[in-house]
Amino acid sequence: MSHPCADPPLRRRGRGPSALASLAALAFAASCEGTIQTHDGQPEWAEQFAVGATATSFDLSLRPEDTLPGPPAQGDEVCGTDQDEAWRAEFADHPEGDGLVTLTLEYAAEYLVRKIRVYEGANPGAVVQIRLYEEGDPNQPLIIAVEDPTSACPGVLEIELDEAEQIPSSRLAVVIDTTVHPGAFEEIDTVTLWDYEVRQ
Ligand SMILES: [Ca+2]
Repeated sequence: MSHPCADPPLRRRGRGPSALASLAALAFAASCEGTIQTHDGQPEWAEQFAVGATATSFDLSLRPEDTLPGPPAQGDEVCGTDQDEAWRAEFADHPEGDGLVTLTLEYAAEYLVRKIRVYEGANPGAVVQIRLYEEGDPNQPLIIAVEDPTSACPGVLEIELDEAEQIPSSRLAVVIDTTVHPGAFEEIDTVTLWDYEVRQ
């Protein structure tokens, strides 16, 4: 009889498409918790794409729920201010709230979030804060201040969380400062969560 943890990988705290599948996944994860897949001694990473998104401001022809979820766009075409793949605010420099705009992204599975990647399109370097929401505590997010040095277009901002910041989450918010590039649109392609892949 094979060991129950020798089967294909299961992401920790993943939610199945049904309540029954979810219960089975949780039971399986509990039985094998902490068995991290490795490759040459290094943990295997899992990157999770968003399944839903909202924003406090957005280009009305480029709605956040259409542009932010899913995998990042590939190639040089994501760099530019006239692309359909990326979010941008309604105004190049948001006239209210000191120019700050908040994007909220939802994910299907709860990860112990170890890294966050913000894929930035045109005019990168505008991320100033991440708010990470823990399941069952929607009103008191973990707030992470960000200094965004991204300058390449397109660019990727990778935020590695300290161990104390690594909380189980399936929802986060990204605060964008639209005044970083006066007169130009700061664009975000997508935001992804990273955890270690866990073998069941
Ligand atoms: Ca701007």
